[in-house]
Amino acid sequence: MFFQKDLETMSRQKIEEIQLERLKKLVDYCDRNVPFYHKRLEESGVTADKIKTLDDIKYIPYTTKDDIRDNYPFGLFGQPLKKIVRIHASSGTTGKPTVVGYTKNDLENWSDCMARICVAAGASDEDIVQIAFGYGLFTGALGLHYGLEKIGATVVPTSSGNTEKQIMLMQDFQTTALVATPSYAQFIGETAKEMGVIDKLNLKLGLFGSEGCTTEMRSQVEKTLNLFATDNYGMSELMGPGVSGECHLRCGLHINEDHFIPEIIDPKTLEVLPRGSQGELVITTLTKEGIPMLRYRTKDITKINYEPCECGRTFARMEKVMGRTDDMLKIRGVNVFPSQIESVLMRFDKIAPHYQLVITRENFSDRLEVRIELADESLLDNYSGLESLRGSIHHDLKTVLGIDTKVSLVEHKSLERFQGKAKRIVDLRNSK
Ligand code: DLL
Repeated sequence: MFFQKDLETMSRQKIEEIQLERLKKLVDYCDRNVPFYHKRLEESGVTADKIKTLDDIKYIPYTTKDDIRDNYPFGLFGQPLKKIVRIHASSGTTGKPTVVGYTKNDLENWSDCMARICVAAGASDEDIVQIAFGYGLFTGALGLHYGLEKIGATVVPTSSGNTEKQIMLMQDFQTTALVATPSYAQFIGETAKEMGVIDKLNLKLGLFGSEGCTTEMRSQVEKTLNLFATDNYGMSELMGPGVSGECHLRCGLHINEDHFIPEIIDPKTLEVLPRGSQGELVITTLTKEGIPMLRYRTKDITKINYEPCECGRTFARMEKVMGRTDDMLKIRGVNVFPSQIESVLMRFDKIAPHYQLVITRENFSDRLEVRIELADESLLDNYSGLESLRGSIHHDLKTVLGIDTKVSLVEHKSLERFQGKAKRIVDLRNSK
């Protein structure tokens, strides 16, 4: 088993000692190896010697995605390409991708981090694991792949797509664990039902991640596929998956704190917030050589709990990400997170776990339309039933969001399905 007990159950004092020692080394490393950081650190007067306590991290300037983009493709690398053995990239919606590089040590640490998280979730060398994340520049598939091989699981690298074949193999191999985005897992489940083979699958564990998914939505996916699923968080700039993940108790995602220092900041004032506050997650990578990150602003909103977990692990736990600062919708001046809408929708059992949020502007006013799929066709002939369902959803959304929405119930299977990260927001406000 890959439970690194000595490390994963260290006292907080010990964790912080390791972090401080590594932080000093990191500042020195960045100063010497990355001209961009050398300049930034010089301008802010920070040197490794000046870092006396973990609190002193606050003197280091933040790093953002724009900094990586401005230094495209390899400008922030801490090692020459001769030492870089792997490159990944995340495709943004616009412009050039964000490129990241790994040394041999980085790949070793990445596999360790992933292995720990997979074991914490309940995976073992008994598992046959199908990886249905897309293989390629995306970090998800290869990240999980190496971590799962490390713990001795039997890895089946099916990649995403080709869903019917995916299900055939799942049935023939009696696959026990599925790695996928929750939305693709849901699609796989629906397809297996349509193929009439859902009862022939042997799935027990879902290692999900890479996109937001409320606990309510996850329950739906678990029900469809008849498995138990955990959430995994990460991003290419920080490593990929492996930054944090849920243990089998699912009360927060354990952050691999010997490799990462998390902070929570106010995204507007950029001030560090007191422990326990909700805000934007900022991460400093402590061991990465390929592309080290000093105080990277993730734009993901969460909060951190430093209490030890009942599973015995002492690494701090972050709450499930509630959204990204740039995914927050401002509707007639009111802030709305898509996850708030998802939580409301999933309470209704006559609708399928597929929805789309369409935002338009009419007469200088924003309008949010929530399109939701019906669970089956039977309701279509029952006009009053439909109206009452629509009314209840509209009422609950208004109570939670504080704004009026247009609720549209659409036919089963009429909304798009996704094989990677779901795209549920269609913002048409600036499209004219
Ligand atoms: O999605 C890395 C990853 C792969 C994580 C597989 C977990 C599993 P990127 O493509 O760079 O990397 O996207 C990073 O995805 O800033 C979040 O907004 C979002 N994200 C990732 N994991 C979660 C999660 C990978 N568990 C961006 N919950 C991040 C919510 C997530 N959002």
